[in-house]
Amino acid sequence: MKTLITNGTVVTSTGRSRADVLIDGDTIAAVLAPGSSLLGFDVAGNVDVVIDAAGKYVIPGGVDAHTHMELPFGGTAASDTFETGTRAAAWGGTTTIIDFAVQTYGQRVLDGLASWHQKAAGNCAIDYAFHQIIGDVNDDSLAAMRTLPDEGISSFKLFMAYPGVFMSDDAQILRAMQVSADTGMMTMMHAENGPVIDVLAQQLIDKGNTSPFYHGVARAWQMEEEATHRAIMLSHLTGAPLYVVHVSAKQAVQQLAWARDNGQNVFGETCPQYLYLSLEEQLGAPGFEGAKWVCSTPLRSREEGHQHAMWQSLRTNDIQMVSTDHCPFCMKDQKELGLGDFRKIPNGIGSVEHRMDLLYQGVVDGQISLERWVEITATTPARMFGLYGKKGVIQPGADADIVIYDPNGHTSIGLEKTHHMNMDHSAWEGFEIDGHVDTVLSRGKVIVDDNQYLGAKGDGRFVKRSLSQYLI
Ligand code: DUC
Ligand code: ZN
Ligand code: ZN
Ligand code: ZN
Repeated sequence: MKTLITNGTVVTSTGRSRADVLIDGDTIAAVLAPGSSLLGFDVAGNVDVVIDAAGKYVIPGGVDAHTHMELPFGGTAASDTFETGTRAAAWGGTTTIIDFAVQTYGQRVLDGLASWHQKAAGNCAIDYAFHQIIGDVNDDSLAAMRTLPDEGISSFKLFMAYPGVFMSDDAQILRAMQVSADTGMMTMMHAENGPVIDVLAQQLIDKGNTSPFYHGVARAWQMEEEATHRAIMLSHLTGAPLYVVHVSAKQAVQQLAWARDNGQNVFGETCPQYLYLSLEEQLGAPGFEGAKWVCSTPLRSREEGHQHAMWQSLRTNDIQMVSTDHCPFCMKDQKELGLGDFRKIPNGIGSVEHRMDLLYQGVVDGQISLERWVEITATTPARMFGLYGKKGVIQPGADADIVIYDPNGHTSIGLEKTHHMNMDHSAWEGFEIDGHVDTVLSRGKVIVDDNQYLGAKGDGRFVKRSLSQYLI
């Protein structure tokens, strides 16, 4: 089947122009000057479907490189399944996710990976790939990690937080990073000093400070800065490429900028919550409501300038991209586990549906350019994690994962409005976006159009990734 998207403005990470996009089957066949013919051949007259994108942006589908569907965590499990979470992603213009397969303590790495394949296979609305969480660095895990690139898994995540659950100590991090340096796999790091945070949290609880706000007080920015620096030095020592996930503290950004200025292969991601939400709002939330914003790293103080620094870092490229860290939990029976003890609130916010819109609002607000929007939500995530060429770009040969975005449309976010995630609340209730995802194509198939879902469970396929294209 051939489809022509005509009259739109194609926006890529490097520019914008009026152009038509010809799709043949799964892939993009040509990007043409408007109304042009292909070697004298009447294109518009010889396609099966014509989509009129007049007045709209035609962009590569979003790539969300950090999600947690069905993640067992904090005595419960993330509330979106691969089916509900990827469908919500599609609604919001994201056409690829990279989720985290988990090796738990005592489990074999490849068993963890196999269980993730089982959860996702046949259930996804959009294409998906995996990183591997290493929750137990030992001789067996280190050997298994070397086989991951052949499985299409070119990155793994370690934790400097959650002692006794996921945390790797410095010796374990060193050994894993040596594998990263040898193989070219990206080391992804949760950079927070867990042992210190756990003591601070206990002291707060002992004083009766049990409400959700204190989650952020215990997870002080100093412990993000310190861990980020430690990860950078271990990466320097070993030569491992390093990608720090969910950066929220301005001081952590300064560490990344310093390392990059020193020529290190060090990268960082931030998330919509660190651009828009703050600890002050969490403090002001009535009762237990602040629990909806409990995530790790935590929301930071607006007064201290963290949100401002995050937007700035996206302009200066000290932070390279934005992922959601989509880790949804309902209030009822999930977040409420932490009534009376903030440590028991499962950490996570659901945003997979809203990332493209929330970042587009950054364009409207003058925080980033239109091209930078595409770069940080699609192109760089694809390059960072070995998907570029197929994903993150509109060019011949790429998968026809395309979003038609209406800058004159409007999106009201909230439970009774735009909400397809499997959650009983929205962390983004009341957010208004001056733009709208009109049409979404996944490998040439229209899966969202005109506020209707046209896709099906199982449309999405597992995608093997190559090594990061920032390293070669
Ligand atoms: N880190 C994540 O990346 N996601 C959920 C919780 C966490 O600590
Ligand atoms: Zn983390
Ligand atoms: Zn995460
Ligand atoms: Zn519209």
